[in-house]
Amino acid sequence: MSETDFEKPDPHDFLGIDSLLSDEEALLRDTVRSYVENEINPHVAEWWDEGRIPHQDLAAAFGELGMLGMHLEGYGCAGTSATQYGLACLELEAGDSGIRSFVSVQGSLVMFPIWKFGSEEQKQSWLPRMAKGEVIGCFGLTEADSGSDPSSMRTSARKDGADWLINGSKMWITNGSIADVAIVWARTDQGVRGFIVPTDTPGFSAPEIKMKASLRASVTSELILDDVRVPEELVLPGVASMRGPLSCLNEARFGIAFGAMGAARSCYETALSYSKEREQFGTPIGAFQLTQRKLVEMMVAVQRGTLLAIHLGRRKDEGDLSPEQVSFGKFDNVRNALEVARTARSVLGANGITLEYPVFRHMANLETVYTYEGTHEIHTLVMGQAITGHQAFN
Ligand code: TGC
Ligand code: FAD
Repeated sequence: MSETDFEKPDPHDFLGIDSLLSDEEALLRDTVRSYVENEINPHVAEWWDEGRIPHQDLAAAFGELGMLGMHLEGYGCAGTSATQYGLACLELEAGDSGIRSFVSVQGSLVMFPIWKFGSEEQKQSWLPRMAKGEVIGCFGLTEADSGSDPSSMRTSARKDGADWLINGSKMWITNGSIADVAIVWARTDQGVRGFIVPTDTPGFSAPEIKMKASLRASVTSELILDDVRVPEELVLPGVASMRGPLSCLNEARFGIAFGAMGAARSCYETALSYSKEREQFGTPIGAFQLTQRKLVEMMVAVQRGTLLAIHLGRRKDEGDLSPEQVSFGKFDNVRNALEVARTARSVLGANGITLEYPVFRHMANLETVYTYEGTHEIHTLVMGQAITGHQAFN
């Protein structure tokens, strides 16, 4: 084959990454992509502007599509591969990080701990309804004074007869005010335990956090637990240490490594299309060398990050993905996505600061993604410890 026989690379898939996906993976990716294009993209800027999401409609639709707890086996869950779950996160986050959050909290942070650490009765009782979107969950780990260091949590639970009494508060909890059930992590005399707390339990309240400038198409709340009484049947029996909540984070961080590349892809594609139409000095801005450099940097970052995510997906599917490798994915893909979003914003000039285009919304959202699920600095230190053997958190 001579050089002239090669086809020109596709600007939307420069390295031909699609060829790495099986037919099944591509089909799932296409299904989620078309759902996002038809049902999310036309409305999400308005939801973001108004600081709300139609959570019941979304839960039902995602349930129907089999996307809630999709990588879990049994109990009404779809049982897809990890790579398929990641690809779904990527497509959802191409719509909005808040929409990906909605799905990843439900699947990775609420259903996963019940699936992994719950009793058979708990699994039978909660997972099928959560998979259908009939029950929405939230995950309460962070507290006002315990963010990066959740093991310093103050929320506590103590035995009172046959029940447990939980007291304390959680902060920055996605879906808190709209949840039917909260997984609350609390210190006990047996170690850190996970409690399945129905949100209509007396003493439980979840005021919404307002005035957010990021992740606005997502509900974020405080959880207040004032003598909340739960029976022993609602304690997760399978874990009594920080390993419980931290294991859930591995699942959600994995989804973010993919998801961030969805937001980045949306920014790159918006900037590419804009640069072909917008003219200044009588020339499309995409014809200027400085703009081409920006477009190429963005394209390379998106392709590289997508390859990384798929590599992590393959390792996870083989059962060989360590938490430190998940940190690599979250660390590198989120920082690169944020850089892509900022660059795309500059390509759009003044239009880049409006919600008419998705770029500023993604850029603002990615500031949250940089911080939640372990800040960029925490993932730096996780990998730092892995390569030096020295723990540098304190
Ligand atoms: P350490 O003393 O090292 O370990 C305590 C126990 O946990 C185990 N462990 C893990 N297990 C599974 N996966 C991991 N990644 C694990 N890391 C540690 C460890 O083996 C030990 O088990 P055991 O059985 O011996 O007791 O832990 P540490 O308390 O010193 O923590 C280390 C550190 C700083 C890495 C950890 O605290 C951390 O990751 N901090 C960041 C906190 C964070 O990411 N919070 C996220 C909150 S949830 C959220 O943001 C949701 S956003 C949702 C959305 O909208 O998408
Ligand atoms: P801090 O821990 O106070 O960190 C502040 C700064 O100090 C950061 O730059 C951090 O990297 C740095 N820092 C801290 N420790 C070190 C160190 N040892 N070395 C170097 N630098 C350090 N939590 C949940 O439990 N459930 C949820 O559903 C959830 N959803 C969220 C949704 C949103 C929109 C947001 C913004 C947050 C959410 N979180 C949730 C909380 C999130 O996980 C925390 O914000 C995050 O873990 C960081 O904690 P912090 O905000 O208290 O920051």
